[in-house]
Amino acid sequence: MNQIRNIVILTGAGVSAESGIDTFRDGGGLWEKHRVEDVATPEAFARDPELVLRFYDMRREAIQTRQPNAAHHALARLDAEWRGELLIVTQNVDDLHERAGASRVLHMHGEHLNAWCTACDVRSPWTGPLLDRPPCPECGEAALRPDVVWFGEMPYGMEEIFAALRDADLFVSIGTSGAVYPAAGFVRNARDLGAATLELNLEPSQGTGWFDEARHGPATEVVPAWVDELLARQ
Ligand code: BJW
Repeated sequence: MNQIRNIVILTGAGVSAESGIDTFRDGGGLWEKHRVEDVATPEAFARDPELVLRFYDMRREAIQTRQPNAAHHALARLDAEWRGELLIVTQNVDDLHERAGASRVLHMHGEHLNAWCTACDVRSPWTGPLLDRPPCPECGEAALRPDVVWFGEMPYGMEEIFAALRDADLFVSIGTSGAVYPAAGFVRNARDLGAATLELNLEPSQGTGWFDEARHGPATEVVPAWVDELLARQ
């Protein structure tokens, strides 16, 4: 690889798998016999809000009992020690990158620990359930929904992500299947913009052919090894 200064890292569910957080598409990828594509949509929420809220209440409760793993810690160390630009774009709605100590994190699919009021459009920190339709802390309306990005909705931070991709020398994709756009297209965007590209995943992703290099194995092994290598060359 040439001289690397600016790095964009995309993470997905695989980075949190070894912390005990289920991925979406491994081992069937089903929840209550629904495909994620059938549950994580505004239409599903309109059709059966209790089902969707129960799904997110259960996951919001679970993530608060999980701990960051060696991959989150390695990325936090890279964030702290890398002298160039770095952006961790995560598709994950857990807060394990932050709890490991990373600060340059962008949650493009939202965050479990936020609730979004559809009445006043304010997002508030939220750790409890939403099923019982609590009032919005800002306006008092019972109009809170999970602050996550469902299919058909615009992911967060796209301008910032594309600005970082434009400046990137290296794009690294970690623990994501490459099944969901626009994130799955970032590798091609990065290549077109001149960055080197690297995949770190348990197995070849759907987009593995687009990467210059791929290393396959559990995130808790391949990510710390890659971070050590990169920091040693800085
Ligand atoms: C390990 C491991 C270990 C396991 N170590 N690895 C046709 C073509 C192109 C696009 C579309 C299309 N039809 C519709 C679309 C658009 C649609 C889309 O992509 N649909 C696909 C089904 C095709 N996308 C959207 O609607 C998005 N919005 C949008 O496009 O807006 C318009 C727009 C236009 C122009 C520019 C920008 C935007 C919104 C997508 C929202 C996705 N939301 C979800 C739910 C979030 C809330 C929640 O958590 O419930 O996000 S769906 C779900 O999938 C979640 C994830 O973030 C996302 C990606 O999943 P991820 O992380 O890749 O997990 P898995 O399970 O798929 O993979 C895990 C990987 O880890 C596997 O590879 C394992 O091998 C690996 N692994 N253990 C390392 N220990």
